[in-house]
Amino acid sequence: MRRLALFLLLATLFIPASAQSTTPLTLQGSKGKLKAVIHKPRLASKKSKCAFVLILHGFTGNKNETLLEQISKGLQQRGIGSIRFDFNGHGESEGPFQEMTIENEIEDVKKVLNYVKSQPWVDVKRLGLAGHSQGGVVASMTAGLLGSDQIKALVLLAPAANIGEDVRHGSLLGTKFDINHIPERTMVWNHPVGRRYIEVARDMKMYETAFQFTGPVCVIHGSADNAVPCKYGKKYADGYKNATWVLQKEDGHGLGKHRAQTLSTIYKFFEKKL
Ligand code: FER
Repeated sequence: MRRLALFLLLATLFIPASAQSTTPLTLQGSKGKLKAVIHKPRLASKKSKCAFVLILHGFTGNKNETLLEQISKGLQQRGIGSIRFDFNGHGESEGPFQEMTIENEIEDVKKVLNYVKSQPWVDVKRLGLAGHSQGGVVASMTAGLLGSDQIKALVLLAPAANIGEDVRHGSLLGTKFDINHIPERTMVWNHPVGRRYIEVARDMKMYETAFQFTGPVCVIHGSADNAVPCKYGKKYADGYKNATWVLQKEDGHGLGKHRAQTLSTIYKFFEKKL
């Protein structure tokens, strides 16, 4: 018996831990293939599972932006997995930009989420979403649609809640158009925005959908954000049942000014809530 006990004790000491990894991959999205990078943290054993976060970029953005990479790496060091990916029409993913809408970005997230859930090392009961700007709107609406059974915690970084209002006033980040005669395409930041994008943004029930999510939310916004004034983020924070509002003084849309603090807020939130 003693020998057996000793053997079992030694055996547990030699259970191989599973090393951390950062791996590029291709997934099927709503409009074609999506390019992604998945971050797996070091796990105590081959059978261990970890919390996991989907990280969503903004309008004309991509998965390799410094902020998003930093979030992935910081979470990985803290034992939390993540995936960053290019939305349809963005970065290295397929699909013409002109066909991209907030609706089909939500479909992209659902497809990525299904992939993530199929990974044996991901704890499906501890899934989070983090989105920057338009990615924040997409994250908020996806969390509202899926509910807190499927999404445990949500981080919104400078969420672009002004998109719907801007569009209804015939404006997209400074580009004007006629909302009563929506053009087939409107150039915004040198990108062709399609008619469908504008129709979806005009009609979406953003706050209403978002506020169906009852889990914990952390909203972080810069007070000097020119692309999305911080009052829009505040409105998100005020509308949720369970939100923390973090206003970063003099910070802009990219949240670069107090980056270390912003990152530590995100890590602490997910470590606590996931
Ligand atoms: C707009 C306001 C904000 C808009 C886009 C954004 C396309 C989002 C910016 C971003 O994701 O960084 O009117 O129109």
